[in-house]
Amino acid sequence: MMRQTPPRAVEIVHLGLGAFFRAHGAIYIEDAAPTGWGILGVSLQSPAMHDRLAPQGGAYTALEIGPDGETARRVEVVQRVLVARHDPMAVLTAMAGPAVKIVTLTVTEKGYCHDPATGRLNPLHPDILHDLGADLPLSAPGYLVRALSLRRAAGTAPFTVLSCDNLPGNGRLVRRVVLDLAARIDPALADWIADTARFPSCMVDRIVPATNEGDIARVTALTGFHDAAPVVHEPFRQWVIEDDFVGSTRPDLARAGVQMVRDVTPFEEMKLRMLNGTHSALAYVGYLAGFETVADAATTPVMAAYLRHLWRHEIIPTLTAPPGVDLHAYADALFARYANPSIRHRTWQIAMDGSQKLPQRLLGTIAANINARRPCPGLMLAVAAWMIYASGTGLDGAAIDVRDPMASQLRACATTSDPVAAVLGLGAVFPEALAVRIAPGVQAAYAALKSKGALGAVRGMA
Ligand code: CS2
Repeated sequence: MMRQTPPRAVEIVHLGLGAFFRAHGAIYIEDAAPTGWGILGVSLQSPAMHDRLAPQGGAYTALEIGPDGETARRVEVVQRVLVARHDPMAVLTAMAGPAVKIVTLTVTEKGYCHDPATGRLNPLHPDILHDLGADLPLSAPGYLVRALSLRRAAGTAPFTVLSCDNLPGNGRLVRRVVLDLAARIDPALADWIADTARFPSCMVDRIVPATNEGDIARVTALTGFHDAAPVVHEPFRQWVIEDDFVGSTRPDLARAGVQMVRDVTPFEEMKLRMLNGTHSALAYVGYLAGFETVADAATTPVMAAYLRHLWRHEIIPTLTAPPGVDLHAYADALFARYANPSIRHRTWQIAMDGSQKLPQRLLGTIAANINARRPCPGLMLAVAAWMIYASGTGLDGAAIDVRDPMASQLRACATTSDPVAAVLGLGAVFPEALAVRIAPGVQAAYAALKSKGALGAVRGMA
Protein backbone atom coordinates (compact mmCIF):
# COMPACT_ATOMS: atom_id res chain seq x y z
CA MET A 1 0.00 0.00 0.00
CA MET A 2 1.37 3.42 -0.93
CA ARG A 3 0.53 7.02 -0.16
CA GLN A 4 -2.26 8.67 -2.12
CA THR A 5 -2.14 12.21 -0.71
CA PRO A 6 0.56 14.88 -1.19
CA PRO A 7 3.23 15.11 1.51
CA ARG A 8 2.61 17.43 4.45
CA ALA A 9 5.17 19.68 6.12
CA VAL A 10 6.39 18.03 9.35
CA GLU A 11 5.33 20.20 12.30
CA ILE A 12 4.86 17.49 14.93
CA VAL A 13 7.34 14.93 16.20
CA HIS A 14 5.76 11.98 17.96
CA LEU A 15 7.79 9.84 20.38
CA GLY A 16 6.55 6.25 20.82
CA LEU A 17 4.87 5.30 17.55
CA GLY A 18 2.68 2.45 18.79
CA ALA A 19 -0.81 1.34 17.83
CA PHE A 20 -2.53 3.69 20.28
CA PHE A 21 -1.24 6.96 18.86
CA ARG A 22 -1.75 5.80 15.30
CA ALA A 23 -5.39 4.97 16.09
CA HIS A 24 -6.07 8.07 18.19
CA GLY A 25 -3.91 11.23 18.06
CA ALA A 26 -2.78 10.76 14.46
CA ILE A 27 -6.36 10.40 13.22
CA TYR A 28 -7.54 13.46 15.16
CA ILE A 29 -4.65 15.50 13.75
CA GLU A 30 -5.35 14.32 10.21
CA ASP A 31 -9.03 15.23 10.67
CA ALA A 32 -8.16 18.62 12.16
CA ALA A 33 -5.76 19.79 9.46
CA PRO A 34 -6.33 19.26 5.74
CA THR A 35 -2.73 20.35 5.04
CA GLY A 36 0.42 20.85 7.14
CA TRP A 37 0.83 19.37 10.62
CA GLY A 38 2.55 16.29 9.23
CA ILE A 39 3.96 13.92 11.82
CA LEU A 40 7.45 12.49 12.09
CA GLY A 41 7.04 9.27 14.08
CA VAL A 42 9.84 8.05 16.31
CA SER A 43 10.23 4.63 17.90
CA LEU A 44 12.64 4.95 20.77
CA GLN A 45 13.97 1.41 20.66
CA SER A 46 12.43 -1.18 18.40
CA PRO A 47 12.89 -0.94 14.62
CA ALA A 48 9.72 -3.02 14.04
CA MET A 49 7.35 -0.13 13.30
CA HIS A 50 9.88 1.58 11.06
CA ASP A 51 10.48 -1.59 9.10
CA ARG A 52 6.76 -2.06 8.50
CA LEU A 53 5.72 1.55 7.93
CA ALA A 54 8.66 3.06 6.03
CA PRO A 55 8.13 0.94 2.87
CA GLN A 56 4.51 2.22 2.89
CA GLY A 57 5.65 5.85 3.10
CA GLY A 58 4.12 6.09 6.58
CA ALA A 59 0.58 5.29 5.35
CA TYR A 60 -1.51 2.67 7.13
CA THR A 61 -5.08 1.43 7.52
CA ALA A 62 -7.17 2.09 10.61
CA LEU A 63 -9.87 -0.55 10.96
CA GLU A 64 -12.79 0.54 13.10
CA ILE A 65 -14.68 -2.38 14.58
CA GLY A 66 -18.12 -1.63 15.93
CA PRO A 67 -20.91 -3.91 17.05
CA ASP A 68 -22.52 -3.45 13.60
CA GLY A 69 -19.52 -4.07 11.39
CA GLU A 70 -16.21 -2.64 10.34
CA THR A 71 -14.92 0.30 8.29
CA ALA A 72 -11.40 0.83 7.00
CA ARG A 73 -9.74 4.19 6.45
CA ARG A 74 -6.29 5.17 5.22
CA VAL A 75 -4.27 7.41 7.49
CA GLU A 76 -1.49 9.36 5.76
CA VAL A 77 -0.54 12.04 8.26
CA VAL A 78 2.66 10.23 9.34
CA GLN A 79 5.34 11.41 6.93
CA ARG A 80 8.44 9.62 8.12
CA VAL A 81 9.55 7.15 10.78
CA LEU A 82 12.85 7.11 12.67
CA VAL A 83 14.32 4.69 15.20
CA ALA A 84 16.03 6.67 17.94
CA ARG A 85 18.37 3.83 18.95
CA HIS A 86 19.71 3.69 15.40
CA ASP A 87 19.85 7.37 14.60
CA PRO A 88 19.62 9.56 17.70
CA MET A 89 21.15 12.56 15.93
CA ALA A 90 18.46 12.52 13.22
CA VAL A 91 15.78 12.53 15.91
CA LEU A 92 17.36 15.43 17.79
CA THR A 93 17.91 17.39 14.58
CA ALA A 94 14.27 16.93 13.64
CA MET A 95 13.06 17.95 17.12
CA ALA A 96 15.31 21.01 17.05
CA GLY A 97 14.04 22.20 13.65
CA PRO A 98 12.12 25.49 13.79
CA ALA A 99 9.23 24.03 11.74
CA VAL A 100 8.41 21.62 14.58
CA LYS A 101 5.86 23.16 16.95
CA ILE A 102 4.66 20.22 19.02
CA VAL A 103 6.21 17.03 20.38
CA THR A 104 3.57 14.46 21.31
CA LEU A 105 4.36 11.37 23.35
CA THR A 106 2.94 7.89 23.95
CA VAL A 107 5.90 6.21 25.60
CA THR A 108 3.79 4.34 28.20
CA GLU A 109 3.92 5.00 31.92
CA LYS A 110 7.42 3.64 32.40
CA GLY A 111 8.82 5.81 29.59
CA TYR A 112 8.84 8.89 31.83
CA CYS A 113 11.52 7.35 34.09
CA HIS A 114 9.67 8.61 37.14
CA ASP A 115 8.88 7.18 40.50
CA PRO A 116 5.20 6.13 40.19
CA ALA A 117 4.45 6.83 43.86
CA THR A 118 5.66 10.45 43.71
CA GLY A 119 5.65 11.43 40.02
CA ARG A 120 9.24 12.73 40.29
CA LEU A 121 12.14 11.83 38.03
CA ASN A 122 13.99 8.72 39.21
CA PRO A 123 17.59 9.95 39.05
CA LEU A 124 18.87 6.39 39.46
CA HIS A 125 17.04 5.07 36.39
CA PRO A 126 19.75 3.56 34.14
CA ASP A 127 18.63 5.56 31.08
CA ILE A 128 18.62 8.79 33.09
CA LEU A 129 22.09 8.05 34.47
CA HIS A 130 23.18 7.63 30.86
CA ASP A 131 21.40 10.76 29.65
CA LEU A 132 22.94 12.97 32.33
CA GLY A 133 26.35 12.48 30.80
CA ALA A 134 25.67 12.01 27.09
CA ASP A 135 24.59 14.37 24.30
CA LEU A 136 22.80 11.54 22.51
CA PRO A 137 20.05 10.37 24.86
CA LEU A 138 18.23 7.10 25.45
CA SER A 139 15.12 8.19 27.37
CA ALA A 140 12.13 10.27 26.29
CA PRO A 141 12.87 12.95 28.93
CA GLY A 142 16.47 12.94 27.62
CA TYR A 143 15.30 13.62 24.05
CA LEU A 144 13.03 16.44 25.20
CA VAL A 145 15.77 18.11 27.26
CA ARG A 146 18.54 17.78 24.65
CA ALA A 147 16.27 18.96 21.82
CA LEU A 148 15.10 21.95 23.87
CA SER A 149 18.73 22.73 24.65
CA LEU A 150 19.56 22.77 20.91
CA ARG A 151 16.62 25.08 20.25
CA ARG A 152 17.70 27.45 22.99
CA ALA A 153 21.25 27.54 21.64
CA ALA A 154 19.92 28.29 18.13
CA GLY A 155 17.55 31.01 19.33
CA THR A 156 14.51 28.93 18.30
CA ALA A 157 11.33 29.02 20.38
CA PRO A 158 10.61 25.83 22.35
CA PHE A 159 7.97 23.33 21.24
CA THR A 160 4.85 22.36 23.15
CA VAL A 161 5.19 18.97 24.85
CA LEU A 162 1.92 17.02 24.73
CA SER A 163 1.98 13.78 26.70
CA CYS A 164 -0.76 11.39 25.59
CA ASP A 165 -0.12 8.68 28.18
CA ASN A 166 -2.57 7.54 30.85
CA LEU A 167 -0.92 9.34 33.73
CA PRO A 168 -2.53 11.77 36.14
CA GLY A 169 -1.67 15.35 35.19
CA ASN A 170 0.42 13.96 32.32
CA GLY A 171 1.49 17.46 31.25
CA ARG A 172 2.54 18.47 34.74
CA LEU A 173 4.30 15.13 35.17
CA VAL A 174 6.34 15.39 31.99
CA ARG A 175 7.13 19.02 32.81
CA ARG A 176 8.46 17.99 36.21
CA VAL A 177 10.68 15.19 34.88
CA VAL A 178 11.98 17.43 32.08
CA LEU A 179 12.79 20.26 34.51
CA ASP A 180 14.37 17.82 36.99
CA LEU A 181 16.62 16.40 34.30
CA ALA A 182 17.41 19.79 32.73
CA ALA A 183 18.33 21.25 36.14
CA ARG A 184 20.88 18.48 36.63
CA ILE A 185 22.43 19.24 33.23
CA ASP A 186 22.22 23.04 33.14
CA PRO A 187 20.12 25.08 35.59
CA ALA A 188 19.84 27.98 33.14
CA LEU A 189 18.33 25.61 30.58
CA ALA A 190 15.78 24.47 33.17
CA ASP A 191 14.80 28.10 33.84
CA TRP A 192 14.39 28.79 30.12
CA ILE A 193 12.20 25.70 29.67
CA ALA A 194 10.11 26.59 32.72
CA ASP A 195 9.56 30.12 31.40
CA THR A 196 8.93 29.45 27.74
CA ALA A 197 7.86 25.86 27.01
CA ARG A 198 4.30 24.60 27.49
CA PHE A 199 3.16 21.21 28.76
CA PRO A 200 -0.64 20.94 28.49
CA SER A 201 -2.23 17.96 30.20
CA CYS A 202 -4.76 15.88 28.31
CA MET A 203 -7.08 12.91 28.63
CA VAL A 204 -6.95 10.38 25.80
CA ASP A 205 -9.38 7.56 25.20
CA ARG A 206 -9.85 4.84 22.59
CA ILE A 207 -9.59 1.09 23.03
CA VAL A 208 -6.85 -0.16 20.69
CA PRO A 209 -5.70 -3.75 21.16
CA ALA A 210 -2.26 -4.72 19.85
CA THR A 211 -2.42 -5.55 16.12
CA ASN A 212 -1.93 -9.26 15.37
CA GLU A 213 -1.37 -11.29 12.20
CA GLY A 214 -5.10 -12.07 11.99
CA ASP A 215 -5.84 -8.34 11.84
CA ILE A 216 -3.35 -7.92 9.01
CA ALA A 217 -5.06 -10.67 7.02
CA ARG A 218 -8.48 -9.16 7.77
CA VAL A 219 -7.42 -5.73 6.52
CA THR A 220 -5.93 -7.20 3.35
CA ALA A 221 -9.15 -9.10 2.66
CA LEU A 222 -11.24 -5.99 3.24
CA THR A 223 -9.19 -3.42 1.30
CA GLY A 224 -7.42 -5.52 -1.29
CA PHE A 225 -4.08 -3.99 -0.22
CA HIS A 226 -1.43 -5.64 1.87
CA ASP A 227 -0.74 -3.39 4.85
CA ALA A 228 2.06 -4.50 7.16
CA ALA A 229 1.05 -2.10 9.94
CA PRO A 230 -2.70 -1.60 10.28
CA VAL A 231 -4.36 -0.60 13.56
CA VAL A 232 -7.63 -1.95 14.90
CA HIS A 233 -9.84 0.17 17.15
CA GLU A 234 -13.31 0.67 18.57
CA PRO A 235 -15.60 3.44 17.21
CA PHE A 236 -15.46 5.52 20.41
CA ARG A 237 -12.81 8.20 20.78
CA GLN A 238 -12.25 11.14 23.11
CA TRP A 239 -9.47 13.67 23.56
CA VAL A 240 -9.69 16.51 26.08
CA ILE A 241 -6.74 18.92 26.03
CA GLU A 242 -5.78 21.93 28.12
CA ASP A 243 -5.50 24.77 25.64
CA ASP A 244 -2.01 25.94 26.54
CA PHE A 245 0.37 25.77 23.55
CA VAL A 246 3.53 27.77 22.85
CA GLY A 247 2.40 30.86 20.91
CA SER A 248 -1.10 29.29 20.76
CA THR A 249 0.22 27.38 17.73
CA ARG A 250 -1.61 24.12 17.13
CA PRO A 251 -3.90 22.47 14.59
CA ASP A 252 -7.58 23.40 14.88
CA LEU A 253 -8.23 20.33 16.99
CA ALA A 254 -11.73 21.36 18.01
CA ARG A 255 -12.70 20.98 14.38
CA ALA A 256 -11.98 17.25 14.73
CA GLY A 257 -14.02 16.97 17.91
CA VAL A 258 -11.24 17.45 20.48
CA GLN A 259 -12.51 19.18 23.63
CA MET A 260 -10.23 22.12 24.40
CA VAL A 261 -10.57 23.02 28.10
CA ARG A 262 -8.93 25.07 30.81
CA ASP A 263 -8.63 22.22 33.34
CA VAL A 264 -8.57 18.60 32.29
CA THR A 265 -8.40 17.16 35.83
CA PRO A 266 -12.03 16.03 36.23
CA PHE A 267 -12.00 14.33 32.81
CA GLU A 268 -8.74 12.63 33.50
CA GLU A 269 -9.71 11.36 36.96
CA MET A 270 -12.98 10.04 35.59
CA LYS A 271 -11.23 8.20 32.79
CA LEU A 272 -8.26 6.88 34.76
CA ARG A 273 -10.42 5.60 37.62
CA MET A 274 -13.53 4.44 35.77
CA LEU A 275 -11.95 3.04 32.60
CA ASN A 276 -8.33 2.24 33.31
CA GLY A 277 -9.04 1.27 36.94
CA THR A 278 -11.68 -1.28 36.00
CA HIS A 279 -9.60 -2.38 33.00
CA SER A 280 -6.80 -3.28 35.37
CA ALA A 281 -9.21 -4.94 37.82
CA LEU A 282 -10.66 -7.02 34.96
CA ALA A 283 -7.17 -7.77 33.69
CA TYR A 284 -5.83 -9.19 36.98
CA VAL A 285 -8.94 -10.83 38.41
CA GLY A 286 -10.00 -11.89 34.91
CA TYR A 287 -6.62 -13.33 33.96
CA LEU A 288 -6.50 -15.36 37.19
CA ALA A 289 -10.01 -16.62 36.43
CA GLY A 290 -8.88 -17.78 32.99
CA PHE A 291 -10.44 -15.08 30.76
CA GLU A 292 -8.43 -14.24 27.68
CA THR A 293 -10.11 -10.96 26.73
CA VAL A 294 -11.90 -8.06 28.38
CA ALA A 295 -15.09 -8.92 26.51
CA ASP A 296 -15.01 -12.54 27.73
CA ALA A 297 -14.55 -11.36 31.32
CA ALA A 298 -16.99 -8.43 31.29
CA THR A 299 -19.86 -10.42 29.83
CA THR A 300 -19.64 -13.21 32.42
CA PRO A 301 -22.41 -12.37 34.92
CA VAL A 302 -20.35 -12.55 38.11
CA MET A 303 -17.68 -10.30 36.58
CA ALA A 304 -20.30 -7.95 35.15
CA ALA A 305 -21.73 -7.59 38.67
CA TYR A 306 -18.21 -6.92 39.99
CA LEU A 307 -17.72 -4.17 37.42
CA ARG A 308 -21.05 -2.52 38.22
CA HIS A 309 -20.26 -2.73 41.91
CA LEU A 310 -16.87 -1.08 41.41
CA TRP A 311 -18.33 1.82 39.43
CA ARG A 312 -21.37 2.43 41.59
CA HIS A 313 -20.00 1.92 45.09
CA GLU A 314 -16.24 2.33 44.96
CA ILE A 315 -15.30 4.64 42.09
CA ILE A 316 -18.09 7.10 41.26
CA PRO A 317 -18.39 8.25 44.90
CA THR A 318 -14.75 9.41 44.74
CA LEU A 319 -15.23 11.57 41.62
CA THR A 320 -16.38 15.05 40.70
CA ALA A 321 -18.24 14.78 37.41
CA PRO A 322 -16.79 16.91 34.59
CA PRO A 323 -19.18 19.59 33.33
CA GLY A 324 -22.13 18.05 31.54
CA VAL A 325 -21.20 14.41 32.26
CA ASP A 326 -23.44 11.88 34.02
CA LEU A 327 -21.05 9.38 35.58
CA HIS A 328 -23.61 6.57 35.67
CA ALA A 329 -24.29 7.00 31.96
CA TYR A 330 -20.51 7.02 31.41
CA ALA A 331 -20.30 3.68 33.26
CA ASP A 332 -23.08 2.22 31.09
CA ALA A 333 -21.24 3.34 27.96
CA LEU A 334 -18.02 1.80 29.25
CA PHE A 335 -19.77 -1.49 29.84
CA ALA A 336 -21.02 -1.53 26.25
CA ARG A 337 -17.49 -0.76 25.00
CA TYR A 338 -15.98 -3.59 27.05
CA ALA A 339 -18.65 -6.01 25.85
CA ASN A 340 -17.85 -5.41 22.14
CA PRO A 341 -16.94 -9.00 21.22
CA SER A 342 -15.09 -8.05 18.03
CA ILE A 343 -12.43 -6.12 19.93
CA ARG A 344 -10.19 -8.86 21.28
CA HIS A 345 -8.36 -6.89 23.95
CA ARG A 346 -6.30 -9.36 25.93
CA THR A 347 -6.29 -9.24 29.73
CA TRP A 348 -2.57 -10.09 29.48
CA GLN A 349 -1.90 -6.93 27.45
CA ILE A 350 -3.61 -4.67 29.99
CA ALA A 351 -1.94 -6.50 32.88
CA MET A 352 1.48 -5.34 31.67
CA ASP A 353 3.46 -2.80 33.73
CA GLY A 354 1.13 -2.94 36.72
CA SER A 355 3.72 -1.38 39.03
CA GLN A 356 3.54 1.75 36.88
CA LYS A 357 -0.25 1.73 36.50
CA LEU A 358 -1.63 0.89 39.93
CA PRO A 359 -1.07 4.26 41.65
CA GLN A 360 -3.24 6.32 39.28
CA ARG A 361 -5.71 3.57 38.42
CA LEU A 362 -6.48 1.99 41.79
CA LEU A 363 -4.48 3.38 44.70
CA GLY A 364 -5.72 6.99 44.49
CA THR A 365 -9.30 5.71 44.43
CA ILE A 366 -8.63 3.47 47.43
CA ALA A 367 -7.08 6.38 49.33
CA ALA A 368 -10.13 8.55 48.60
CA ASN A 369 -12.43 5.80 49.90
CA ILE A 370 -10.39 5.30 53.05
CA ASN A 371 -10.43 9.03 53.73
CA ALA A 372 -14.20 9.01 53.40
CA ARG A 373 -14.43 5.85 55.57
CA ARG A 374 -16.06 4.00 52.68
CA PRO A 375 -15.25 0.31 52.33
CA CYS A 376 -13.75 -0.72 48.97
CA PRO A 377 -13.36 -4.50 48.93
CA GLY A 378 -13.55 -4.66 45.14
CA LEU A 379 -10.52 -2.42 44.67
CA MET A 380 -8.63 -4.30 47.39
CA LEU A 381 -9.39 -7.48 45.47
CA ALA A 382 -7.93 -5.97 42.30
CA VAL A 383 -4.71 -5.03 44.14
CA ALA A 384 -4.41 -8.50 45.67
CA ALA A 385 -5.05 -10.10 42.26
CA TRP A 386 -2.24 -7.98 40.82
CA MET A 387 0.09 -9.23 43.55
CA ILE A 388 -0.68 -12.85 42.67
CA TYR A 389 -0.42 -12.13 38.94
CA ALA A 390 2.90 -10.34 39.38
CA SER A 391 4.31 -13.23 41.43
CA GLY A 392 4.61 -15.03 38.09
CA THR A 393 2.48 -18.01 39.15
CA GLY A 394 -1.30 -18.15 38.72
CA LEU A 395 -3.79 -19.62 41.20
CA ASP A 396 -3.68 -22.85 39.19
CA GLY A 397 0.11 -23.03 39.55
CA ALA A 398 0.72 -22.14 35.88
CA ALA A 399 3.58 -19.77 35.02
CA ILE A 400 2.62 -16.22 33.95
CA ASP A 401 4.70 -14.19 31.50
CA VAL A 402 4.86 -11.01 33.59
CA ARG A 403 6.04 -7.87 31.76
CA ASP A 404 6.89 -5.16 34.26
CA PRO A 405 9.99 -3.07 34.93
CA MET A 406 9.76 -4.29 38.55
CA ALA A 407 9.09 -7.94 37.64
CA SER A 408 12.12 -9.37 39.42
CA GLN A 409 11.41 -7.47 42.66
CA LEU A 410 7.77 -8.53 42.52
CA ARG A 411 8.72 -12.17 41.99
CA ALA A 412 11.14 -12.00 44.90
CA CYS A 413 8.40 -10.67 47.19
CA ALA A 414 6.35 -13.78 46.45
CA THR A 415 9.03 -16.03 47.95
CA THR A 416 8.97 -14.32 51.37
CA SER A 417 6.90 -15.51 54.32
CA ASP A 418 4.44 -12.61 53.94
CA PRO A 419 4.17 -11.75 50.23
CA VAL A 420 1.50 -9.07 50.71
CA ALA A 421 3.58 -7.19 53.28
CA ALA A 422 6.64 -7.51 51.06
CA VAL A 423 4.89 -6.00 48.02
CA LEU A 424 3.32 -3.26 50.13
CA GLY A 425 6.86 -2.42 51.22
CA LEU A 426 7.83 -1.41 47.66
CA GLY A 427 7.99 2.34 48.19
CA ALA A 428 8.15 3.13 44.46
CA VAL A 429 4.54 1.92 44.19
CA PHE A 430 2.96 2.35 47.63
CA PRO A 431 3.47 5.48 49.73
CA GLU A 432 4.24 4.21 53.24
CA ALA A 433 1.20 5.72 54.95
CA LEU A 434 -1.14 4.22 52.37
CA ALA A 435 0.53 0.81 52.62
CA VAL A 436 -0.25 0.69 56.34
CA ARG A 437 -3.87 1.64 55.81
CA ILE A 438 -4.62 -0.84 53.04
CA ALA A 439 -2.72 -3.80 54.48
CA PRO A 440 -5.69 -5.46 56.27
CA GLY A 441 -8.01 -5.18 53.26
CA VAL A 442 -5.42 -6.45 50.79
CA GLN A 443 -4.43 -9.32 53.10
CA ALA A 444 -8.08 -10.40 53.36
CA ALA A 445 -8.59 -10.23 49.60
CA TYR A 446 -5.36 -12.13 48.97
CA ALA A 447 -6.43 -14.90 51.36
CA ALA A 448 -9.86 -15.07 49.68
CA LEU A 449 -8.29 -15.39 46.22
CA LYS A 450 -5.99 -18.17 47.41
CA SER A 451 -8.73 -20.11 49.19
CA LYS A 452 -11.75 -19.55 46.92
CA GLY A 453 -10.22 -18.88 43.52
CA ALA A 454 -10.76 -15.71 41.49
CA LEU A 455 -14.49 -16.06 40.77
CA GLY A 456 -15.14 -17.38 44.27
CA ALA A 457 -13.44 -14.34 45.76
CA VAL A 458 -15.49 -12.02 43.54
CA ARG A 459 -18.72 -13.73 44.59
CA GLY A 460 -17.74 -13.68 48.25
CA MET A 461 -17.04 -9.96 48.10
CA ALA A 462 -20.38 -8.68 46.86
C1 CS2 B 1 -5.51 -0.12 28.91
C2 CS2 B 1 -5.49 1.16 28.08
O1 CS2 B 1 -3.61 -1.32 28.25
C3 CS2 B 1 -4.13 -0.68 29.16
O2 CS2 B 1 -3.59 -0.54 30.23
O3 CS2 B 1 -6.17 0.11 30.11
O4 CS2 B 1 -4.61 1.09 27.04
C4 CS2 B 1 -6.89 1.54 27.59
O5 CS2 B 1 -7.35 0.63 26.63
C5 CS2 B 1 -6.93 2.93 27.01
O6 CS2 B 1 -6.46 3.83 27.97
C6 CS2 B 1 -8.33 3.30 26.57
O7 CS2 B 1 -8.38 4.64 26.28
